[in-house]
Amino acid sequence: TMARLELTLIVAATSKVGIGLNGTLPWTGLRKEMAYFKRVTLRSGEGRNAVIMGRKTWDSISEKFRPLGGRWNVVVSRSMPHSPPSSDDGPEIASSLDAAISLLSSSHGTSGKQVEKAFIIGGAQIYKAALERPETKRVLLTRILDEFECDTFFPIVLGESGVGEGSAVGWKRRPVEDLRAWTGEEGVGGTVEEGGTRYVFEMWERD
Ligand code: FOL
Repeated sequence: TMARLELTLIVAATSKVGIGLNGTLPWTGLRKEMAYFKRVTLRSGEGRNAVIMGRKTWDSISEKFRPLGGRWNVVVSRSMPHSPPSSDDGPEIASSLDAAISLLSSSHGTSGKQVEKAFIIGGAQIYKAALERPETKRVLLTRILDEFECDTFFPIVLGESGVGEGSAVGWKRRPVEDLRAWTGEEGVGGTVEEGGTRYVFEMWERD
């Protein structure tokens, strides 16, 4: 039987689940945090990882960094022009999250493109749609311990208690050893401080 494609959300959020402001990240200069995002989404074995994002998130990424290198970039947009099938750079465009997942699923398992891990990298609309899908098993949350002004929010609250409540019921924070094993990040654990901002890397899962 063929393995089903699993989806992992990766997000950095404040304790009030803020993730964005004015079309960009609420903070600047969390370089080690961004380096973690890059390493984790890049790290793979045989295959190549995929990053799925909404059109606004695509727009928010600096032109010099997009498409994100070494990863299969899939942008969900109803209006972006599709790149010609022959072109190697530029993202793949899917008209819905459903279509994006179908695209990846058809290249998962034994066939062609060998997608290894699939990451949903935002923003709020795409996270919300992804959380409603059974394929979404895991959230890699960077819990930002300081407050920033935000106008965009993660759709569920994964709180300090480690157990999801309300719309987050069924989600549980996993021990840091599980985070290390899944991401390959040997060094993670505890609070990181960067330029006066503190944060913690967490992994949440549901069955
Ligand atoms: N998850 C986490 N943990 N932190 C984030 O900042 C984050 N950001 C997004 C989604 N999930 C996240 C969406 N926003 C880049 C920029 C914005 C962005 C995601 C990625 C970006 O340019 N990444 C480059 C590295 C850039 C650099 O070195 O400064 C990359 O190659 O991944």
